[in-house]
Amino acid sequence: MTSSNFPRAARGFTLTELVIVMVIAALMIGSLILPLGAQQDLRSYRDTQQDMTGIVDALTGFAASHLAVDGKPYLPCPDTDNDGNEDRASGGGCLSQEGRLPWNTLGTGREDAWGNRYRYRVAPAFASNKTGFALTTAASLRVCENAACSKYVADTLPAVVVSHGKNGAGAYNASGSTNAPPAGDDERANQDANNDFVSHAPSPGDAPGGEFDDLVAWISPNILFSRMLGAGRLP
Ligand SMILES: [Ca+2]
Ligand SMILES: [Ca+2]
Repeated sequence: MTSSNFPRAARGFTLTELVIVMVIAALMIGSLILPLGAQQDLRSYRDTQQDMTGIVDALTGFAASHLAVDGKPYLPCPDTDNDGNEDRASGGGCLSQEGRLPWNTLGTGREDAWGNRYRYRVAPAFASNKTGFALTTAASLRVCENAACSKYVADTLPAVVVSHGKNGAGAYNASGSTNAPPAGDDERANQDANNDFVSHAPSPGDAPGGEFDDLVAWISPNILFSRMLGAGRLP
């Protein structure tokens, strides 16, 4: 019996068929690897976002359970020396208006999914443990759509929390120092120690405001006031 008598399937692959199979396999492996990286990023963002929702709740809970000397509620101060505890001056105010989130004081997560500490800024009028805040207390922190702050997402905020995202640019790192600052204007707005922050969807380096992957959370003054009323902490 000659080879031509065998059915075609039994002859094995020709070189052309083998090449086609290898190309298909390479394409399949490639399409599996890319989504895995994207999936990990998505998971990290989701975990950090969840963590930050919990942090905002914990800040509100702190205010509901801590009374200043005048009997009114107050928010914790930032952690300035990387031990996780708030740092307060003897006069009752904060050593610094902006620093790391006092994760140990709050009993929340210490760092984001990329291993950097959360940044926290609080309005001084909301953070004194001598004079607490009232329903009339005003704050001036803002979260904007861009660094110029021509449009804002939220204003008159008592406190803002930032994760510097996957690139971690400008973040307080685990060793206690600060990462190199970001290149883009929008991310720079989240680490320049003033009252204005930026929050929008992630953008690449060639976007108008530069590369952006930060996550920003804040306390709405109205939600804070309503929780304090509900807890009987404010009249
Ligand atoms: Ca970032
Ligand atoms: Ca800023």
